[in-house]
Amino acid sequence: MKKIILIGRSEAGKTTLKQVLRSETVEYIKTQSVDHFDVIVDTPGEYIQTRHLGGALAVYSYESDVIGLLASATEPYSLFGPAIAATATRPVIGIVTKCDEDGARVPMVYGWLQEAGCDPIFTVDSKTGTGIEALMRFLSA
Ligand SMILES: Nc1nc2c(ncn2[C@@H]2O[C@H](COP(=O)(O)OP(=O)(O)OP(=O)(O)O)[C@@H](O)[C@H]2O)c(=O)[nH]1
Ligand SMILES: [Mg+2]
Repeated sequence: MKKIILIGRSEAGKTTLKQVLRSETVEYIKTQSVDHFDVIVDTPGEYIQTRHLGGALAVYSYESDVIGLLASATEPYSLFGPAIAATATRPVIGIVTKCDEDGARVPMVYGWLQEAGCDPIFTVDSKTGTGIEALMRFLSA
């Protein structure tokens, strides 16, 4: 399996996605630190939301095969600037989470990740299981 680092704001659904990808019990656990030895590197949302912690994400991403930028379909605005993927030294994929939630605005959030330069982009919902298999296939290939 490709080693992936999950980056996105707090509540984007990084930890839940990690639990689903591993067929673990889904339960809310606030991420407090980065376990970079794991094949799925879950990061606290505060790292991308706080300017002086952002550099740590760059360092951890060097240890991963793929960078996953997550944005939930219910987020009010994007944290990822246009073409931000071009600054990475790894392939950058996008993951739209919570796609089946009430009020989800999937095309808009998908567009944000496209603008950021993510390719490919997966649309998933960890609660209903939508799109999980396609993401799993990509990571296993
Ligand atoms: N409907 C729906 N809810 C989700 C989904 N993913 C996560 N959630 C819910 O969103 C909340 C936050 O999920 P987390 O996975 O803890 O979010 P996180 O990105 O790890 O947050 P931090 O650890 O704070 O960075 C939880 O209540 C989850 O149950 C999803 O795909 N669909
Ligand atoms: Mg978390």
